[in-house]
Amino acid sequence: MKAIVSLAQDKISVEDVDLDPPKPGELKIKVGACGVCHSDLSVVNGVLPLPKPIVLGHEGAGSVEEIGEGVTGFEVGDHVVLSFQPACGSCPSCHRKEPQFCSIGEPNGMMLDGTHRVKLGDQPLATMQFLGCMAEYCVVPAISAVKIDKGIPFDKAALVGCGVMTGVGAALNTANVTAGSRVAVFGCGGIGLSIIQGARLAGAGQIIGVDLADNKLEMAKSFGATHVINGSDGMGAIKVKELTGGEGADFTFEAVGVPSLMLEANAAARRGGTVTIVGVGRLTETVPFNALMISMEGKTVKGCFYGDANVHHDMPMLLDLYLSGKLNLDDMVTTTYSIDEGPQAFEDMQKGLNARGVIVF
Ligand code: CXF
Ligand code: ZN
Repeated sequence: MKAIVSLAQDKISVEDVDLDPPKPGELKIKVGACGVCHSDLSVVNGVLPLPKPIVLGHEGAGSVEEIGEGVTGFEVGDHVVLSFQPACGSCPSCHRKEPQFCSIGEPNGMMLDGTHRVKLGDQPLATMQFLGCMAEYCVVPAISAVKIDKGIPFDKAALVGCGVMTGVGAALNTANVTAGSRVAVFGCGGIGLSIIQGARLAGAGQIIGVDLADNKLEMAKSFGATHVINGSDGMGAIKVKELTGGEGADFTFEAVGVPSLMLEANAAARRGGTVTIVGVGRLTETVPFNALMISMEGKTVKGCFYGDANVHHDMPMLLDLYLSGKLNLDDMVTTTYSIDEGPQAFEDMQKGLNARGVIVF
């Protein structure tokens, strides 16, 4: 089968690989669609330190093709979205109702039992986040699969596997955006646009999108931003303050992973406001908060991983919102690609052309 593989640092190629059948507790998935996310690129360029060669892909949806021993609750042909964080249900984090922090396995490129399912010739390949779903088929832990309605097109469903769940979840679960509140979102790519949609769903009164690219700001408006700011002059936070009567926003979000933008998001929040950091920066970078103001301003700075989602509850909920016309996934998919066009999809993402590019099978 074909898979999109990073063989070495900064390399992306389509390879013909072999896939072993599912072991106990696993499912084989016929992938219907897989979104291309900046985190895939972060694996390629080493910002996310995973072993190579590796099959990319962590934002996928597809149908169950084969069921491993001992797996219950699935039938062949079921449609699923893949979660990039398996949750065991019985570790301390799962018991605390924080399945996004489940400790069942380190995402180190191997399956939960420490072995591989994909091979390139004789060489075992790592897979991203226990999935590696940028491939025609993948074998995944059954606990990573979330059953969904068969009426949802795979390219739309796939987005819920990462970007949309992360962004909408950041607004609804992490920040708890309230009705009538003032929201500012720094970075209007796939995650930022999803935060904007989450803020709209929460009934925010003002939603301000900030980005450097005018095409992203146009997208922000179409997904629910009431105001947009081109922040290339470095005045984003100041302009957010102006638009919010001098106070700053009640809720601000950083959706890129850049320390200076995290500080801007902090500066744009009102005293007592909430700053949610969704972007993933580099391990070597730090964010210097002002030691006096952090106390005086009384802001809450929160990190957000996977939209603080309970995927088995939140993903079907988001897809219900899609089916009832309240969550726009159709316009999030701006370009679809065949698997052979996968490397092109990465180039387009780096050029900032898409809300989301999706590989369809
Ligand atoms: C990432 C977070 C780090 C692990 C891979 C997935 N989130 C979104 O892309
Ligand atoms: Zn992602």
